[in-house]
Amino acid sequence: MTPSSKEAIAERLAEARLRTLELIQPLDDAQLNRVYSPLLSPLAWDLGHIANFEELWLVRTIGNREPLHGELGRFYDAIENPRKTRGELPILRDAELRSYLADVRERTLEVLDEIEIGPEAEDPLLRDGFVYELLIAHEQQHNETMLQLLMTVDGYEFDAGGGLRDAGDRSPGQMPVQLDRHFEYPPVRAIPRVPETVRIDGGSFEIGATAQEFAYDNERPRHLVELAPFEIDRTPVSNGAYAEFVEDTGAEPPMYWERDGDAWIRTAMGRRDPMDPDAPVVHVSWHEADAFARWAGKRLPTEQEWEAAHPDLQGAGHAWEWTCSDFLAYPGFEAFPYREYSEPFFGETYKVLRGASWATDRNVVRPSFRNWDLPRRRQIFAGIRCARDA
Ligand code: AVJ
Ligand code: FE
Repeated sequence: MTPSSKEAIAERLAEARLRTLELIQPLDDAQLNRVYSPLLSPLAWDLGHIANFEELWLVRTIGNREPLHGELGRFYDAIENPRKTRGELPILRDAELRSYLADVRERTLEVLDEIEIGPEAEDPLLRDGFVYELLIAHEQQHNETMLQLLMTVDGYEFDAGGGLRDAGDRSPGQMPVQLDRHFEYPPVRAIPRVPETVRIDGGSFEIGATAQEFAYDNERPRHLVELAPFEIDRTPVSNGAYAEFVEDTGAEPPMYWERDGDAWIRTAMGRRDPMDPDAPVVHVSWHEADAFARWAGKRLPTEQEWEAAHPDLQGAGHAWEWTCSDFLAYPGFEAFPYREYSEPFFGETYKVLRGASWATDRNVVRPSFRNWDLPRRRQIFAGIRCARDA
């Protein structure tokens, strides 16, 4: 590994941290410690967890150093500590929390200086800098979780010059769809109320991450699937279409919608913004997405259909898209680098989401990426795209 690529890693670690700190910059310690919802961790937990995960992998595992705070790590274990208990844990807070983030980072950079990384590295954790990619992606994914909570913080404002650089003074429902190398279709300004459909001929499709790129274990191994012909909507379901469904069936409106006479307003962050009928719907549960699709005479796509059709899809990247697929291991799955990232969630309990949301850092966006959540969750930035058999 050349010094310049180590520099590139250090720079990207710094960039991810900058965004984390920008997100919490408008908040005081009391707000970081506050439990806003039993469904979401207090921000102080996410922050300590980000630092602890970095300490575990980049300092202790790679650098063989002792932990800074002994057994503290067990309070940051996401599986051992359900979200509703995290406000009561003896986690780091305030100045101690901030120093922990900084002290871990200092040691991470010391270790990075000492080691050998590159395509030939013997340790699979270091090959192609895997463990560093993992840590950058982990912090970015927790930024999205933090944003789920920030939606409920009254008066919260993004720093317009900050990590969400294009956000400006728009409300979250009107965030521009940021497209990257994986989602390079033209941004869709207005989602049609009745979407155009794309027909995909049946056949074999390669699904999963290619060997060369960084990906999580659950995206591998790449494998062939046989798909029957299907149709999929070119664009996601719009707020306007979802409002028709709500009015027609009496279904609950999405989270953060409130009625205002005949109109709908969005109430996230304590604001009151008119709902934009042309933007993709966000904050619906899997059950609601499934009900919408059936009401429209369609169904949710399987995750394999979504991945096979992804070059033809538009408007992805604003809201995650629920699929009808359970989160299952691909044939030949091998846990890497640790069992708990994916394996405990495999089964019929969790549903797969594909794409990305406005809150997802573009670095973690790729067509093979599999997100998952409980079918009742609606605080995540999730929307809908419909499909049907052809
Ligand atoms: C992929 C978003 C479901 O938050 O549980 C963060 C990501 N894994 N830390 C989650 C994750 C470990 C994961 N999701
Ligand atoms: Fe985590």
